[in-house]
Amino acid sequence: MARVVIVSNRVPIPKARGATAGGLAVALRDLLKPGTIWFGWSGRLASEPSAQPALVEARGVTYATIDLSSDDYRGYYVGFANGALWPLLHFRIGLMRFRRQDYEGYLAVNRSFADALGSVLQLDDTLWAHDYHLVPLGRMLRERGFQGPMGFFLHIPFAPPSMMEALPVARELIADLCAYDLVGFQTEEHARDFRDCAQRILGATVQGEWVRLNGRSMRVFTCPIGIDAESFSRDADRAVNDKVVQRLAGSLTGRALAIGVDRMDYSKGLPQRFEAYACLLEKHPEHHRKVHLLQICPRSREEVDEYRKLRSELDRLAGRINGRFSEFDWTPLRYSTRAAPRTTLAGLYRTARVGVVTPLRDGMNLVAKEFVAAQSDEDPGVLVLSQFAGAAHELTEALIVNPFDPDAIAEAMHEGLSMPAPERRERHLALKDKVFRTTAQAYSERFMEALSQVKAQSVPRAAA
Ligand code: ADQ
Repeated sequence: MARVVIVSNRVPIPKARGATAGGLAVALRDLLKPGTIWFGWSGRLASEPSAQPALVEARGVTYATIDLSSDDYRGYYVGFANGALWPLLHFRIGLMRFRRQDYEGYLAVNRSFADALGSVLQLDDTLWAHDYHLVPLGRMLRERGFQGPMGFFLHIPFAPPSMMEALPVARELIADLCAYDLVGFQTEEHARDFRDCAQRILGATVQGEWVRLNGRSMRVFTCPIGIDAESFSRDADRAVNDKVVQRLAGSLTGRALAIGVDRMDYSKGLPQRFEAYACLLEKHPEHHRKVHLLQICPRSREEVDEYRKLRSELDRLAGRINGRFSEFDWTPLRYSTRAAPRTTLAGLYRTARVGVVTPLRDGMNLVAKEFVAAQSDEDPGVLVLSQFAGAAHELTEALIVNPFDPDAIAEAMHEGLSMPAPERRERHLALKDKVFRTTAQAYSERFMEALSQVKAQSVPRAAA
């Protein structure tokens, strides 16, 4: 049987027993069978990028990684992927920093990936590449003679043609995506935006889910990612014994908890959320001394200027809110940049009366699904969810808000804090049903099933 080769920017090599796996490793767990290969960057910087991948084997799966040079890393990861593509695809054109040399670095790293993959790929392997770091990889592999079916999944949103055109290399990028045989998006809106770009910017023909360009067809479909809901819900049950969760519950002394959990990223709407909380306390003084907002946001991508600026802004806002509303025995906003183990996180969600998930734009947002999976059926919390998170397309029984409107978020938080138990239970059961259906397992099965049905096609030189 053909082997599956997964490619992503970082590779989650299993560490010591008990180490927790990240979102992608959970989503792809069922694919991690003997014979599978997972290829990507080691996370290490070296003076010379490695030509041959380092191999580690665990439970029959081969993890193959290469090192990058610091120049390549700056152009590829900091510059083009996170300085240009990430803001553009999250509709923040004003934050997009495009530099030709960064794009060259991005192409160079994708070439290094394609070259190093050459030593592990067999001609009939099935390849599944992940995310915005690796758009040109498929085309480069075809140019090197790889003949197996190639799928690509974009974890973040896509942009409509009028916005995409702001990127000076939009044509190249869209043509490169068209070199895959199958491209998956989190929502139908993102998939449609991509098909529109292929049609308007490249002149491709679109028929339903199929895009035809330069004599070859590829399928563009929707494949929403999910979580391992069963195991997350069990973690929440188990968390009654977790020391951190016990300490937090004890510290609430009967007050309600609202919780936010996000990587510290400008797409997550954190300043607006803090403003919304201030607005709640301003407009609804009945919540004074009755609620805490716990915002957990581990720092990320601090090499990128915007992320450092965001951190200072949040520090300032948190100080202002606590300075203004605190009383001697009540600090309304608790704000931490620590990472938490899965079980602790599940227990914190379970303890909360309201989950506040208000990204300005998000591919899916797994926190929304984790919050639902962690609730108890008898006394569930309420999810406040941004209309611009991919998850809002499925989780329609949440309190859906416009994340740019702090007043609207504040009102939804108030509604969540005041909602009677029967309505909470009714909404929760409907949400839970969805989160337990569109799981991580369902996601990877759906993608692999679609990939098994497409025909691998070569890329004409003109398109490449
Ligand atoms: P992210 O932007 O990273 O993912 P998200 O989907 O919310 O966003 O996943 C974050 C993950 O990190 C969650 O599993 C969460 O539990 C975990 N996490 C956050 N803070 C943590 C903390 N302090 N301690 C421990 N864990 C923490 C990208 C896209 C999303 C898409 C995913 C998956 O931006 O839109 O949903 O990929 O496709």
